[in-house]
Amino acid sequence: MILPPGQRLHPDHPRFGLPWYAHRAPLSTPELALDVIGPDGDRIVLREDDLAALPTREQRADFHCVTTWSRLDLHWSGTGFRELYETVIRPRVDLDADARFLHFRGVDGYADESCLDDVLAEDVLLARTLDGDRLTVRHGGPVRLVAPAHYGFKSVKHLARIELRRATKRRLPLASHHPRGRVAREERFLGLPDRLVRVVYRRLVLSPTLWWYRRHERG
Ligand SMILES: Nc1nc2c(c(=O)[nH]1)N[C@H]1C(S)=C(S)[C@@H](COP(=O)(O)O)O[C@H]1N2
Ligand SMILES: [Mo]
Repeated sequence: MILPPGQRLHPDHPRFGLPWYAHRAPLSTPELALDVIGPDGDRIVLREDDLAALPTREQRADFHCVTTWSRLDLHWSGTGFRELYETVIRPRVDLDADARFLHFRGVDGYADESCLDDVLAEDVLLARTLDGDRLTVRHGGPVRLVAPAHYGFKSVKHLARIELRRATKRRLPLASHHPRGRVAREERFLGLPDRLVRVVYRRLVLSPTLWWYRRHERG
C-alpha cells in the first residue's frame, strides 16, 4: 500500500471538515436544489430529476484530507462533473471562456473555489452514493463533489451553489488552504513549508477536529 507524502491510513471514514462547520450541517438530508450562477448573474436551478437524467458513473478512489488522514478505495457513484458542465451548464448558463473559477458552496456555508481545469478532470464526480447507498448528511448528501487528486477540502459536501467567476474571490479562511491542493504535490497550505504543515495538522489539528465532529454527529 502506497500513501501519498505525509498521509496516514485512518481506521474508519470520519465525518470531517473545518471545525466551525461541524454543527452547521443539516440534521437530515435536504432535497437537492443546486443553484448554478454564471459570471453575469445568469442562474439555473438543478434538481433531483435533472441529475437523474444524466448518465451515472461508478468510481473507486482514495480520499486524502489535508490534516493527513486517508481512506483507500472509496466507492462513489454519480454524475461526472465534466459531463454536467458540457451537457447542462455550458448550454444553459451564459458563460464565456474567461469564466475559469468555480466557487462551490454547501448548505452549511462551507465553500471552496477550484479552477476549471481541475474540476474538468476525468475523475471529478458529483457524487450521489457512497459504497452503494445514497449519501446521507454524514458524508455530504444529497450531492457532493469528489475530486480525488486534490485534498478533501476541495470536495464540497451537500452542494447548494456553484458560481462561475472570471476572477478568484478567495478570502480567509479559504485563502489559507492551498488554492489547488493537489495531493501528489503535497500542496497543503499557501506560503508555508508543507512538510512543516503536515506535522502541525497531525499533532495539533487532527484529534480535536475528529472529537468535535463526533460531538456533532450526523446521520
Ligand atoms: N459542506 C462542506 N463540505 C466539506 C467540508 C465541510 O466542512 N463542509 N469539509 C471538507 C473537508 S476539510 C474534508 S476532509 C471532507 C471530509 O469529508 P467527509 O466528512 O465525507 O469525510 O469534506 C470537505 N467538504
Ligand atoms: Mo480535510
